[in-house]
Amino acid sequence: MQTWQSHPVPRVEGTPRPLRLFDTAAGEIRPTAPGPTATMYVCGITPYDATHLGHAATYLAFDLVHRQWLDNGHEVHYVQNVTDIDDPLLERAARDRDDWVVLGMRETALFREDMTALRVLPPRDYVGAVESIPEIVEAVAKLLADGAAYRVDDTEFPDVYFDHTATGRFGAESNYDGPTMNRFFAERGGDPDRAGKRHPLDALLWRAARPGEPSWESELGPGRPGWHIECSVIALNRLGMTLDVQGGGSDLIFPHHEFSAAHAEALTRQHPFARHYTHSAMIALDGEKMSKSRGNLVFVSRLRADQVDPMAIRLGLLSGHYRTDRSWTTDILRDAESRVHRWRTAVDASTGADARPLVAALRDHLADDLDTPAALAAVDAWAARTATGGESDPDAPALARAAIDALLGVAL
Ligand code: 5CA
Ligand code: ZN
Repeated sequence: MQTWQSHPVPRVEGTPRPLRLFDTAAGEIRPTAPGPTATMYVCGITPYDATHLGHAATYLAFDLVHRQWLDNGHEVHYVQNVTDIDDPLLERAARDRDDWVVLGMRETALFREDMTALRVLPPRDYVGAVESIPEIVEAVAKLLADGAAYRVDDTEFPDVYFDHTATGRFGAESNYDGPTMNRFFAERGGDPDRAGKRHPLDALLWRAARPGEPSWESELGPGRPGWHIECSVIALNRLGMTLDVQGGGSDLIFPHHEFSAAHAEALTRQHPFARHYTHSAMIALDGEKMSKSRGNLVFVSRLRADQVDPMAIRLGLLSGHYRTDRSWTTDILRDAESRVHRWRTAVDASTGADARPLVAALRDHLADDLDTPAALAAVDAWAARTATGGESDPDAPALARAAIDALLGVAL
């Protein structure tokens, strides 16, 4: 698939700091230690609706990971998928009498525009599930041949499932206990009651064709891919074992990332799939979880249509820590707009307060598990000193502007 437009990232003088990030599997903050090329896979959208602020917050968090690695001199190979075939897309298209392919294309195009406006650096590979079907079929066939997958005993719909005990490591990513796994599996797209499964927790790999549903011919018979195998295969075939970071929202900790890791580990007989499993927290609106059923979604594209400065949206979302569940409010947006204004005034000044300590503080805070509240406070303090007019460093505004751009992704 076509990715979105990139932009140059300024190099910033001084000494970068290696990035430390929270890892869900280890349950603690650990250093990332990429080689010359850092690898990251972040779970992309299911394009049946526009990008809301929750999605945006997730991609902004991983954009900061990308930027800290660039600052440390790494190349970054970033891969993201688009779940362009799945039940929610078909259900929405049916409800709206829309063509599911066109719906997916439309929402993906809008997502690219939103990401470009928010200055999220694009993935090198932006890959759809549909275009990956031949790769997925090959992987499912291998899992079947290896005994890690099986067909349910159903001649009409011979679906293929993954035996979740295949690697002996199931649970290593989420660390959830059995009841928690059962609950999230049922709530988040799993099918514990499907007849013929060996175990309620086994996950779908290949769904045999149903009347009226799109399907693809394959050596597995006509059908379409399950969800978790999509991400395993897209990541593995582009990045190989072992990813530096596997990312997404905290709603993906289980079952999605547990299974994408298990599939990849069963396919390669190596582990772990990722050195860090990193999850961003959920964004709510005025204290209520943003959800379609409550109708309280705030779309990035709606705010853009209302002429809201994308840099204010970006700063508003970064004003909370990425691992803290938090609400979006009009106050957050108003504060972010005023912050953009103060920062812009400071970097437009002819002289300012020495920006080298600010650059060091930004690097320290961001390297510390992306501590954006502290990073933003450091820029606030620098801007306030500069605003007094009593500071005389002629190089400071340009250095601050470059650091805010490169490290926080905010163009002033
Ligand atoms: N296509 C799958 C991943 S393979 C999917 O979850 N799509 S999604 O459109 O539902 O979500 C896209 C990304 O946004 C995922 O990483 C998800 O974890 C994240 N996300 C969804 N809702 C929120 C929210 N309210 N706050 C923060 N992140 C969210
Ligand atoms: Zn995914």
